[in-house]
Amino acid sequence: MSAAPAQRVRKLHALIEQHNYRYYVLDEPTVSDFEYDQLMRELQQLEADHPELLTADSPTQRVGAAPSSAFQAVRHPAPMLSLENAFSAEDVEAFDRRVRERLGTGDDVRYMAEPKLDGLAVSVLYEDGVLVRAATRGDGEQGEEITANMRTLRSVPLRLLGKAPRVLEARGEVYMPVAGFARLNAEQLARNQKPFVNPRNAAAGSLRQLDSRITASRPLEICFYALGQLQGRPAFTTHGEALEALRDWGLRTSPEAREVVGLAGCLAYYQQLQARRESLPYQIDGVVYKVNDVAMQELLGFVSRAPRWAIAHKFPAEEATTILRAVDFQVGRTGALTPVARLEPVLVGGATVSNATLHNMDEIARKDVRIGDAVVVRRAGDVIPEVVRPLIDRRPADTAHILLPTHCPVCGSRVERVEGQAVARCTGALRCRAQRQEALRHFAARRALNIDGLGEVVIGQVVERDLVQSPADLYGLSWEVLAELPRMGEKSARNLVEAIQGSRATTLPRFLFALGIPEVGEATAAGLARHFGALDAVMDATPEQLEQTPDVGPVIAAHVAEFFADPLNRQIVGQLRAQGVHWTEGKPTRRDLLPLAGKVFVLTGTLPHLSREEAKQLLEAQGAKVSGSVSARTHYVVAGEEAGSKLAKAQQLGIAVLEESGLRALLADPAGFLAAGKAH
Ligand code: I6G
Repeated sequence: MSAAPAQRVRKLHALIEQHNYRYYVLDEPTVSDFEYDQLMRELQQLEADHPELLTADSPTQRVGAAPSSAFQAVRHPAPMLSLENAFSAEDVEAFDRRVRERLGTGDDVRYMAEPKLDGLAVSVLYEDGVLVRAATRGDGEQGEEITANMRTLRSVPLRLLGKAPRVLEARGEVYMPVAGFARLNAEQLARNQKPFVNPRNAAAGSLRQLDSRITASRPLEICFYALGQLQGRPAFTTHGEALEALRDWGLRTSPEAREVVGLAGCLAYYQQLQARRESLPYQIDGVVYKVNDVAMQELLGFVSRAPRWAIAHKFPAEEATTILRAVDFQVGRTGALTPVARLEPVLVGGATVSNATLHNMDEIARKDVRIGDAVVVRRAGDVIPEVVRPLIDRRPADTAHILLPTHCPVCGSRVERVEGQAVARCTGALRCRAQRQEALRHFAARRALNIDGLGEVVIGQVVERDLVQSPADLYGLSWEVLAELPRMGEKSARNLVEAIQGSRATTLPRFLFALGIPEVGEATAAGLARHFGALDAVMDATPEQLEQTPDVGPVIAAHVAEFFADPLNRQIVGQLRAQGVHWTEGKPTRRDLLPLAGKVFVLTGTLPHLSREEAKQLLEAQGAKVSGSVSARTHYVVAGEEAGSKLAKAQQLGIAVLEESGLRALLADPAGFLAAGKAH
């Protein structure tokens, strides 16, 4: 082959990506659509004539690939955090005050302000400038691999421009512009398909397609707003600089991002953007403020899973009026019956709403809502829409009162309303299919027994076929039975059985949480496990004894006692044990007597065999505190691969650094380890 076609192909790659950049990132196209199409066609022809010149980073390869069978799970090297929300100027004022207090300054802080796009957070990884992986945020620790789909977005460069760092992980929001959403929905209707509720759902649905050709046909865009990993170049000193660099590498950032000074600057920016909200070509649900100076960000650190140096200032909820046609009752995991309003469909803040929650019977009585009323419906961001109030002066003569059913609409068991509690519950427990389904979902969830591959769809199928009556039955499922389910091949069925069997080794807090006792979240489950040390002790405790657990009051104590008083629940626990579900039990312990009490650890980077959550749980089980940021109060930093600034800071402060092997040695014999003063 002569050099000319190869040269021309390279030239066309560069030209087309340059035009993509000018069009999608800079919004300054320099060629017409016709000229662009000509270049694309020429490249396609050359690739057809010389297949050896077709490479994965060719702009022609954005069209999408044939369906894949499932999304792979991806662990984020550094967690994708969430943001704290502010709902008023007072909340922002309090945030700014906390920032200044922690920084010890009375001066105005400089913030970067950006719109908060209503889309889906994703992470895109470039190595030596080439796009190698893209993933959804998922739960922040683990997402789904969506590389093939993300490659179809023209605003995602397949290769970075200019001098790319060794590793760059950029984080941003994928969204569907309002005009594209309207077009897509018109097409959906023309094809007799269900329209999407709002641009956010449309974006999510488009990105989670197993067939990336469908994604390619959807008008998706991206706006990057943060760096994840960065290797091979010095860290940035301000967030603004990082945004500029992203843009120079060809990654689209918000043209609305501005540096603002102090609280007044934040609030002025918010008001200006709110005034323009309806005329923006995309939906936003608020504004994000970030302390611009990276050194200050590091000083501020994190609380739980959110940075202390950033906040999302949400726009107020939007409201509309419509007619309440009927009320159905939905049964949740704990049997709670939630009244759901069936509404005349209405547009609220850009989304069509036809269902809204009425919360519970007390709320219905307090608001005096009746079937047939004209009602005000409110929708705020991702929150489920709610019925705010009826318009009494428009009340027709023939409205009907909303009555709590006496029997569960799903299983027919008696519905019970405990005196003094707003919630009414179906008494069917796991005999009720709705509760069973939700209980299984909860049991298999990542933070419970973490059964990979056992999602909503499969659970729905096994419950519908009566293959599973309780979580214990999961352990008796064979791959042959699972392989009979729709869209489940032998390989997936075998993997699922392996995941189910693998989930048998767990911890007592996870197991207690997985049981789905009403009002018992992760923290309460951990508290009960710590206080009682063994499952039998929790199961046999009286409400008074349960109340001795820190942070457990009479309501939770009553729920726990009632849960274990039900013979069916005790039977399920017995069956789970018989199926080999196990954990280590300990003596009830005072936390301050645990070997690592008072010791502060920071985890950074990826450990070879332990997830960050597992390492955290193991350390906390020995009494340690696991913090999100390194400070003079940190005793140990546990560093895995690709540890970044936290490791550097630990070294700077002379803090002991452990690798996974060191962590294991410490966990095996904490007292001995500490006495020997071991590190490295
Ligand atoms: O969810 C988000 C939207 C926008 C963000 C965010 C953002 O910046 C403009 N920034 C951070 C740091 C996080 N979430 C965690």
